Amino acid sequence: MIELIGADEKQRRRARLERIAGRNVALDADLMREVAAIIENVKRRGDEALIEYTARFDGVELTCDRLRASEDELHHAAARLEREVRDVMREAARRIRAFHERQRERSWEMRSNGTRLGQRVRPIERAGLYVPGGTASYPSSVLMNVIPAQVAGVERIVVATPPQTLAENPAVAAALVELGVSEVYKVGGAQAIAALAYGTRTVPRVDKITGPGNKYVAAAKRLVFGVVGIDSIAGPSEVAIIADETADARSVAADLLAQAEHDEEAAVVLVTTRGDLADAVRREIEIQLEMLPRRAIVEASLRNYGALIVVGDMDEACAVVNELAPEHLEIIARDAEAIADKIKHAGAIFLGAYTPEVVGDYFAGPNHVLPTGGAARFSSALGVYDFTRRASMLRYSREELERTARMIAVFARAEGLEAHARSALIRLDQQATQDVSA
Ligand code: HSO
Ligand code: ZN
Repeated sequence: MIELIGADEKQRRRARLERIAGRNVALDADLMREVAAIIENVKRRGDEALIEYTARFDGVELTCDRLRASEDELHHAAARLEREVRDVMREAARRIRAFHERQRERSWEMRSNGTRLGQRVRPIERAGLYVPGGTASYPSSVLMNVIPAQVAGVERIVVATPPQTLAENPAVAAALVELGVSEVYKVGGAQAIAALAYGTRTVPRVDKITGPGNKYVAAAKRLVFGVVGIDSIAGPSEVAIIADETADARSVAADLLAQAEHDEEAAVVLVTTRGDLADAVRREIEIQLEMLPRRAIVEASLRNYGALIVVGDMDEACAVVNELAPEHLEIIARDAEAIADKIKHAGAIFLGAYTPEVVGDYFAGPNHVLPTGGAARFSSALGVYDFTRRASMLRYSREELERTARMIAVFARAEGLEAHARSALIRLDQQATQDVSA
């Protein structure tokens, strides 16, 4: 049920790659209108609107004083998690934090005769994390969003999630407790994004919103961008695997299935120099598929956006992958590093036979929030740098201003901005001002 495309089937390959690239890009004007109305309503009516939407969309009756989850509620939910899972989560958090510590940026300054120029790095003040409800409510994503914000030094981290999440998903509650995040609001969907962007009596306005969500959440994030910062808009997940004859078909199949399990829209692509490996992977997929609880999702993903692509050589493999700009790339081949050097676009690159993508999903330390849908061409993994800003710092001495004011005035006048010219010149002595303007 997964398409196998031979080395000489260029036409089919093109069609398949275009289909993958084209998924989920359609801008839905009706959805945008619907979401804009929700945002407008929350902006105007605040908590009242949140309570109404939560009753309508989630079937839960809240009151103003119950919009925020109590400490008790959070701890009770968290306590329901098995100790083993909590311990593993703690270890994962430790590794993720260690990796992100390395991303800390330093402020810097350059000095030369009479000038001091620099860049000062400061954390954003308030970050809002959206945690989706339902089956895609992942505690690992809580770690991946909260830890870089904490490392950046964000003072206030607030979470919004549909009202059922904490009760339904103790692991999410435990992740929050583990990280010391205690400000959790029980609102979901577009209304939650609106509340975080504009603030209500109960929910604080934040400076940046991150975290995944369904199409309503994604649309709302697009619409509030500018009022607040947002991370990238996460589309369906994807993996590409480059493999040669050294790869084990069972492992390759397992890695493709892991990604397909996420979502019916997930894309999974093998690019290999070996037709026999592609055949073996296809057989393995059939076998392993039988054991998977999320089989229906996996099958849909493989059918819709799966491909086993045979190519002539590794250069061609790299060209295919660069065109895809996949969220995740595994390279299971001789000299994986040399192949990786030829990859221009990929969100994260997993090298060698023993680095399945799932090590990055949970445990290794790098962030699993990665650019999807070809966005790896222009953006990067979520990181500490997404929770900081850089302010430029400038200081001129009197002498340096005297040396340069005339040049500045020339530039300003070339733009027709006389007041700009005067602002530079007025600090010189009166004589000089008259000379230049004469
Ligand atoms: N592969 C997903 C992340 C994830 N996997 C969370 C399991 N849980 C997108 O990078
Ligand atoms: Zn995953």
